[in-house]
Amino acid sequence: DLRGYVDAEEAMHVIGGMFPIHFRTILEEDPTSTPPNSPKCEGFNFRGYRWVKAMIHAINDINKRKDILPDITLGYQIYDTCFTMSKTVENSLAFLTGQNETTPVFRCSTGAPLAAIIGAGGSTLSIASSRILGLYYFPQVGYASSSSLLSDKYQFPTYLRTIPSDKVQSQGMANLIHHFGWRWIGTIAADDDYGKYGVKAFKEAVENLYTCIAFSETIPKIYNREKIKAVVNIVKETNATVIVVYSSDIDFHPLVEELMISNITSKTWIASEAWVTSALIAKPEYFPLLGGAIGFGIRRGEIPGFREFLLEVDPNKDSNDMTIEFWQSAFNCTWPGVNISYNTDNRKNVTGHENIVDFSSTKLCTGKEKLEDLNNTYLDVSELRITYNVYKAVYAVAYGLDQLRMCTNETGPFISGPKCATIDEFEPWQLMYYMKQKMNFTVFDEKVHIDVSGDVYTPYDILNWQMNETGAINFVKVGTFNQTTADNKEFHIFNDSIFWNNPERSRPRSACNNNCQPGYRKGILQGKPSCCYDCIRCAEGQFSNHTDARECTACPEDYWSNIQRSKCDHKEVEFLAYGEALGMTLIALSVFGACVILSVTGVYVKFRKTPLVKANDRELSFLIQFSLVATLLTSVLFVGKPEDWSCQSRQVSLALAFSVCLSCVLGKTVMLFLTHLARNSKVAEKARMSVGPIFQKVVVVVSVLAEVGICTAYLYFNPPSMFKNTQFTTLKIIYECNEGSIMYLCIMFGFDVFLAIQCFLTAFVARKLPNNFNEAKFVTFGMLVFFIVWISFVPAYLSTRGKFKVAVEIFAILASSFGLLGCIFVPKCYIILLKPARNTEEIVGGRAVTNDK
Ligand code: TCR
Repeated sequence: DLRGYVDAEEAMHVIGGMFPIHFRTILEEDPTSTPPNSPKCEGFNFRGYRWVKAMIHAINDINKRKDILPDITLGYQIYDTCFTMSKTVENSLAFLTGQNETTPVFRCSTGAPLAAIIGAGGSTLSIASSRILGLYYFPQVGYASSSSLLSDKYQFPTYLRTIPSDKVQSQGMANLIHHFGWRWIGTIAADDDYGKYGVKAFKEAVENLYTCIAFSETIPKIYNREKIKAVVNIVKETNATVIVVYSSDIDFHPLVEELMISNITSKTWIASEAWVTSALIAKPEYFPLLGGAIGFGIRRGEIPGFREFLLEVDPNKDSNDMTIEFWQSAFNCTWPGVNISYNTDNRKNVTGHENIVDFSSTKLCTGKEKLEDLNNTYLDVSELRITYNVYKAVYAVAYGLDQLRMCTNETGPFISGPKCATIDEFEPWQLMYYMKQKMNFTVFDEKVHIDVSGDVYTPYDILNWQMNETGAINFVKVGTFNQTTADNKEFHIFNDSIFWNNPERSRPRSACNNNCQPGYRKGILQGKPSCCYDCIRCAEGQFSNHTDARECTACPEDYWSNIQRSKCDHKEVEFLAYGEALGMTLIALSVFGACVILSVTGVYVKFRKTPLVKANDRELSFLIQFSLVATLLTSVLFVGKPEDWSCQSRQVSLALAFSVCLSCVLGKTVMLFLTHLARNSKVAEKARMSVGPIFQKVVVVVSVLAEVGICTAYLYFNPPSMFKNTQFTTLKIIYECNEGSIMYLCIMFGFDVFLAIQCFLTAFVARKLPNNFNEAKFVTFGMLVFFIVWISFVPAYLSTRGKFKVAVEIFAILASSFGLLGCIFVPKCYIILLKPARNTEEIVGGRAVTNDK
């Protein structure tokens, strides 16, 4: 009950063919209640029929040619696979057994030897038949089976094809996805070796391009509305806008129907070769759904004279079942007197209809219908892609036979038995030997090369569905993909001509979520693919300046991230500057103090002969004034941006200035102290008078030298340095001095304090002495002021930060200097200038007391 299509009467060799002339078999409800019989088919496939025609056309062309296989007539025997596995297997067995016998005879049913088989359409079918044919090493040339599985020569030793493997197409798709920057892709595959292996290869190619698969669905092979609806729901809900469909048009069609019902738009479909130019799918009514689809079409070819050949069908002359059914389906009429059904649909519950439907009409065919007027895919020779492959496949067999024919006895390859096979008498494996070697031939100027694994590499056209003014769908070539060897590929897109199926008419974005803005970084979402992520704000002090940053980068030193965390700004710098009000005021005060002291010095110089100035060592007084000026001026070092040198000099010079000042004061109070001790003793008084002045100087020199020693050690062993403090606030850099060794600092100032205490004690003891114009009393007083200032300085200093710390210290310097100035010199100036009458030699205990030698 197979539908054979035989024209092999006078043929010497027959080429078998398997084509999907129908879309499906009619499923039997309960096959075990009847003897097994071959299922019937339905749904006439004009495209498949055109392929059949291409095969016949190729055979006719070869028969006419004188250069290949002269004197040999090829015939053909063609079976319908009905696009199903069971039919294909059955057909293969029929080829091998000559229909009735169980052992292979490699004869066709007419008795002519069978040379090779063309087919069998889809990959699943080719795989099924090749597993049987391969057992007998029977040559088979595929024209549409592109699954990468078929390249495996261990499993399919005799399978050759004229369509490139889907590995190439999948790689091309991955390039396309990458080219447009899509990151989130849905895939839909037909439930067969084409769909599954195609999608697998696509996933592998896309994996290392930072792209993830949003969903992976399959379309059932046997019509099942529930399963298709489930796929539709997934498409409806997904946020992926780009969907790859690896399926033949026949399998994809029911899904398209269902998608149309759900009104899905704005998706970009990536079409595999099998449906991109299919008339079944590329219908204008599907354009809202599928418009703008981008797909891969294999090389298009022109077959001269093919249209004329297609038009030659005449059911009156050639009244086999297939021609009749073709005629009936094409013109929707019933051929009188035959009982061949057409236009029926036995699938239950197909979109819209509940039961078996019969679209056939009661109109009778006349046989005079005009084929030229027919407007269907059968006559459309504008997109000959698979059809052209069929033509090439027949040529491959013919060239194989031709090679075999030209064998000469000396060079024959075969080992056991005769070295050559003859064209009249050969085994299939012997033909296979020639077909495996050097399959290089030319078809209409195209060089065809089939490699050892039976594969060809032909370029792909990248096609875009656009609608023209007349409302028909055009396949506009927008690019090419050409892989000539396993790893030499060329991908090219002419970007401007693509139609995008969305309201904006712009290239869609396909990503799992929105990009992360600058200032954010990607964060992994547990259990989600890596293309779906959170955006996490960069931490303070870190930034990211591009979208979708993987990490935030830490700002460089002295920089801090802005509020958006998109860049780093230079941190604000803090120090007590000369320019600002506080700094200026403090400097002004210290300069003012220095001036006051200088004027005191002026007064002292002018009145240097007066007793008051002469009393208790004039030089020390000058030295005190000088050191006070120095003390006041050290505050200049505290203002301004700290540098290493200013840090090193400021504390040291302050301590030195103080030590000079205090040691001089001590020199004076020591004398007063001695005076106090010597009040009642002549000897002591004598001693005081003689060694006192020297002793005074010694005290000063020793103290200052000691302080100098301490300072030198400090600077030598652990000097202060400039320090950028970023601990208190992250937004500012506080320039300050790192004091180096605190111990040395304490020793240094401790020595000053020690001197001050000495001064205080000696002065305190001698405070009641009336001589020297109450000097001891005033010094006591001055020291008290000094202590109060510096004692209150410590907590104030420790509790302030930044530039105010420096201000506090300057303030303390100013206060203590002014204190000393006020207590030691102001009363004296008062007397010198305003009470000159009191500026006389004082009388102590009846003796004139002067310190002058
Ligand atoms: N390879 C598919 C079948 C197929 C097809 C086609 C079917 C291809 N191209 C065009 C109909 C029309 C590519 C397979 O199954 O390998």
